[in-house]
Amino acid sequence: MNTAVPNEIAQATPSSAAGESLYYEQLARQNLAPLWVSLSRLVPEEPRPTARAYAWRFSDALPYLLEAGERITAEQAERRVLVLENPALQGQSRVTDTLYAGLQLILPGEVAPAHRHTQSALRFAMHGCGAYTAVDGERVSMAPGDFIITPAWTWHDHGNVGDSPVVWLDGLDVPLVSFLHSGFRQQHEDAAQTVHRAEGESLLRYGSGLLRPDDSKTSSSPLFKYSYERTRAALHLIVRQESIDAHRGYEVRYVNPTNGDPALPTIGASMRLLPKSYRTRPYRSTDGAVFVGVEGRLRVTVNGEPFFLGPQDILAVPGWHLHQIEAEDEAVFFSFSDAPVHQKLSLWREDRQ
Ligand code: GTQ
Repeated sequence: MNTAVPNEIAQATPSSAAGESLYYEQLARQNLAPLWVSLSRLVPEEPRPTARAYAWRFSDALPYLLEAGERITAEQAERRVLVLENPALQGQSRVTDTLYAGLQLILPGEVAPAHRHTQSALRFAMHGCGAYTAVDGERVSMAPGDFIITPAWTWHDHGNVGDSPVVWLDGLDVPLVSFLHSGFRQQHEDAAQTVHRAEGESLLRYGSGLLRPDDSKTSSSPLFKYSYERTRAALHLIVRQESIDAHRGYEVRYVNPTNGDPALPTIGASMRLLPKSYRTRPYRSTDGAVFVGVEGRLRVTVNGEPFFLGPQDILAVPGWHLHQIEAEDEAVFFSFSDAPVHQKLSLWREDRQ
């Protein structure tokens, strides 16, 4: 057997510094890369999200949003939104590594034209009354604290039939869909889709614990509005009757009534309550989350960094960041995350300390 080392490999062995750099240059020209340089980054010992914990105060963002209302119409913009960009991911329209969030403004008389896309969206109503979102021919009104979904590929338009500005938070799986290059979008031929269901039909049909024998399970919830009034009442009932989860507080999850899964297949959402002065135990999970203050004030410590969250304030909590939540007064907060994706792929882990 001939054991002689071929000339070109002999030249590129690590024993020769010049040969080594030549070797790496040649590799790059061949579109080859040495795994030993990147292995620990590619296959880390534990998750290292790029996003960092960051909070936006609603009162700081609102004036800029209202100024956008003077600069551009909802129709011109299609969606008049200020995107919440994680400071570690500037220019990428990401609030966490995998999720998008933005504050959307709609002024009295305006319509954000109907379209549909394969990205799933949620709306969390923040400020003002008189706006609606239409999904599948039904318009639902939006009041602060309401949770509304627009499942993938459903036509949706928004409008404001009231007399004051309305703001809500959009949460979408845009970065996930971008990563998979699976995004499609279509513009509706009309600015507003035809309404062919009365408001409340989807609640009556799917929110009463009743299904037809042949109703199929759907990947997104056919119930697309979960009012704060009902959510709050359910949460308070649980507070009176159940014990608290020391790591997460009292929690209700927005689920799809056809199968008990999260309302959207890619985004999980909850409303949580902490009693006055309650402090959760340190917790982390692989999903990256966004918290939104609803009632009371919270102090959230994320990897040792303190954040204060009042009503309507928004906090990005990247995955695997150890956090503790403390309520100054009794506090209610909304949160959404990419947990359903982790769970479906058997990648989800949590650490309860
Ligand atoms: O309301 O349909 O913030 O399509 C980003 C993309 C909102 C929406 C956003 C969208 C929408």
